[in-house]
Amino acid sequence: MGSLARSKPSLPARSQRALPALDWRRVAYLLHVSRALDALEEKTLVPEKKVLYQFSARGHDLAQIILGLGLTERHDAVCGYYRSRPMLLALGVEIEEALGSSMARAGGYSDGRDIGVVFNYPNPHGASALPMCGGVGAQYTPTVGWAQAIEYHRTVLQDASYDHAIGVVLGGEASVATNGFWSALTIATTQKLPVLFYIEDNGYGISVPSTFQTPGADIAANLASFKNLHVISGDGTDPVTAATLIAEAQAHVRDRQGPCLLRLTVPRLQGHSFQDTQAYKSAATVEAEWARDPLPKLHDLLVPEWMEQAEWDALAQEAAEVVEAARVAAEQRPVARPETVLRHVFSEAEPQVMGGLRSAGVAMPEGSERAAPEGARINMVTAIRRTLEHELATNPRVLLFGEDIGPKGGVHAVTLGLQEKFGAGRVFDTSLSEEGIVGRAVGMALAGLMPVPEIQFRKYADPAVEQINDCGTMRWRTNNRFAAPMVLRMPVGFFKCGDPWHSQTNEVQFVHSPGWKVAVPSNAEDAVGLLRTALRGDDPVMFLEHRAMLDAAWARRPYPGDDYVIPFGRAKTTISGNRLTIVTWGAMVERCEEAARASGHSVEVIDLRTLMPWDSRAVLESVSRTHRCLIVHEDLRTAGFGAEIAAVVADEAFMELDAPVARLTMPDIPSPHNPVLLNHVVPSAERIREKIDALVEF
Ligand SMILES: Cc1ncc(C[n+]2csc(CCOP(=O)(O)OP(=O)(O)O)c2C)c(N)n1
Repeated sequence: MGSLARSKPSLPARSQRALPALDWRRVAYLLHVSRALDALEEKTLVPEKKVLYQFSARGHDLAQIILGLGLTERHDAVCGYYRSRPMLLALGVEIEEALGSSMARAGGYSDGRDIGVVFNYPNPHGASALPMCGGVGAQYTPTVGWAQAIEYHRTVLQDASYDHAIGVVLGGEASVATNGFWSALTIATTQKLPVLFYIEDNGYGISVPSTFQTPGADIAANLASFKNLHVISGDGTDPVTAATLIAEAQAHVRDRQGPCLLRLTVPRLQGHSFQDTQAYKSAATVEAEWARDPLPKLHDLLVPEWMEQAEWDALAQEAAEVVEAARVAAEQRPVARPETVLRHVFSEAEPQVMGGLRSAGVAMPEGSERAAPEGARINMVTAIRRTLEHELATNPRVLLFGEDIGPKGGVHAVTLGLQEKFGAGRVFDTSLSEEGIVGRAVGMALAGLMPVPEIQFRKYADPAVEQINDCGTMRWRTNNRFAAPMVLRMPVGFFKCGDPWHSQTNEVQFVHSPGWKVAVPSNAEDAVGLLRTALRGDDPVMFLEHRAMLDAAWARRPYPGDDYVIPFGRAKTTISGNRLTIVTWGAMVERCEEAARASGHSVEVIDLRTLMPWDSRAVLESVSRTHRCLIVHEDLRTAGFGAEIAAVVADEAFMELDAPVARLTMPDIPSPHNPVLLNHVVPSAERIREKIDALVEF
C-alpha cells in the first residue's frame, strides 16, 4: 500500500456530525483498489485471457470492506465465496497475491490449482480466511465448526485468547436455500455459537430472483422469530447504515450473546460473472441498481465534509498505481512447474500453515508397531472404544460427536460411557445433519483440534458428500496452506440381514475422493492400531467399522496396548500359502480364511487393512510366488476396488500369472433385506472355496 493511504489512519474532524468509528480513509482507499482491480480484469486481463474466471464485487464491495476491517481478533475467521475479494483486501491480503491468484500464477492461494476467486488466507497473527469452495452453501458448516472450536478453546482448553473471537460466513441470498445454510443455522442457534451470518442480498442467484430462494425474498424477515438468532437487516450501500449495522452485528456476536444474521441489500452492478450479459434484467432494473452504487454514496458522505476532493482523487490515483504495480508483479510470476501439481494430496514433510494438530505445534507420540497383547480377547466395539478413550485421555484436542453418541453411547454402543467420563464438552450429540457433522468437523480441524465425527450408517454419509469431498481436496487446492485432518468413523456392510439403507460398504467412493485415507479393519487388534494411527495423523481418515465384525467372535483379539499403531498401506498376510493369493478386507477376511482352510489347497490370504493407500507391493510379491490371484469383496462388482487391484496385478504381474485374475463380489444390486436373499449375493465361504478350486485347477 502506498503513502497516502497509510499516512493518515483517521480522518480529521471537520464536522460536528459523528461518523461511526472506522478508518474511513482506508475504506475509501480499499474501495478504489477493489474497483481498479475489477476494471483491470474486465478491460484487460479477461480479454487478454490472462484471467479465465472473473466475478465483480461492484456494489457488494463497500459493506464487505467495512466487515473485513472489523475482524481484528487473532482467532477470528471468515469464510466467504467467489464474490468476497473486497473483504479479503480488508483482512490484509496483498493485491499482487489476489491478482496473481486470479491469473492462476505460481504462489498465491493455490499455486494455480484453483479458480482465483476461491480464496484462502491463513493468518497466524490475525483474522484468517478459511478456504472457500466453489459450491454455493459449502462455506456455512465449516464456519460454525470454527465457531464451535472457539468455544472449545475457551471453555475446554481454557484459552482466554479466544474470548472475543468470532466466526463470520458470507453468502449471497440464493445460498440461503442450500442445505449447508440451514444445517449451519441449526447448529449455531442450538449451540449459541459466536458466528455471524452475513447475507449479501443482491436479488439474484445468477439470473434466478430471490423469490425462489425464500418466500417474499427476505430471509431476515422470515427468520425474525428464529430462536437464539439476532436478526438485522438494512441497506448495504449506505456507508453509515452499513457501518452501524455491521458494528452492531459484530458486537452482538463478540459479546457472546449468540449468533447473528445480518442481511444487507446490495446491487450486483455487473453480470454474475464476466460472461453473464444480464439479459434477464430490464434496462430500468439495471439503471435502478446503478443508482444505488455505494461508491458515489461514500464520496458524498466524505467529501467535502471530511475530506477534500483532491484527497479523494489522490486516494483513487494511488489505488490505480498500486493495482498497476501489482499487475506488473503478478504478470512476472511464473506458472507453477507442472510436475508439482502431484504434490500435497496428503501430508508431506513440510506442514500446512493452518489446520490439524501438527500446524498447531502439537507433537504426537510415535507409538509402537509391536503389539503388546494384554488380557482376554475383546470385541471390535470395545477395542475401538478403548482406543478412543485412551486418546481422549491423553490428547485434550480430541473430541467426539455425532447422532446419539452422547448419553446413549451411539447406536452401535461404540461411545458408551465416554460422555460420562469426558463430559459433554468433548463427547456430544449433534443435530441430525450429516453435512453439519462433517462440515463442523472441517472447521474444528482448521482450528487445530482433532475431531472424530461419527456417521450412523455408511449410507447416511451421502448428505455429507460435498463436505467430504471439499475436506479431502483442501490440502491440494490450497497448495498445503490449509488441511483438515479428522477421523470420520462409520459402520458399513451387512449385519445378520441387509437392506438398501444400512448395509452398503461402497468404500470405493472414498478411495476415489482425493485426500482421504481409508481404513477397513477386519478385527479388534487392527482396529486399535489403525484408529490410533489415524487419530495421531495429519490427514483426514475414513474409518470404516464393519457391522458384522463389531461383535463377531472371530474378530475378537486381546487389546494390543495403548501405544499400538499400524502404519497405513501395510497389508497383513493372515494365512500363508503358495498356490493362490486371495486379496480381501473387512468382513470377507474371516470367510476367505475359512474357505482357504476348507479348500485343502495352499492358499495365501492377504487382509489389506487400508485401501488408500493400499499395499500393492505385498499383493504383487505374493502373486509372484503363487501365480494366481482372487479378489473377494462385499462391495458391488462394477468399478469396485477389486477392479483396481485386478488392473494393477494384470499390469505389473502379467507374466507371473498362471490363471486369470478373478473377483468374487456382490452383484451390482442394493443389499437385500431377507437373509436368504442376502446370503445368495454376498460372497460366502462356500462360494469362495469353489472359486479357489476353479482357479487352482485352471
Ligand atoms: C452447489 C452449487 N450449485 C450451483 C452452483 C452454480 N452457481 C454458482 S453461483 C450461483 C448463484 C449464487 O447466487 P447468490 O448465492 O445469491 O450469490 P451472488 O452470486 O448473487 O453473489 C450458482 C447457481 C454452485 N456453484 N454450487
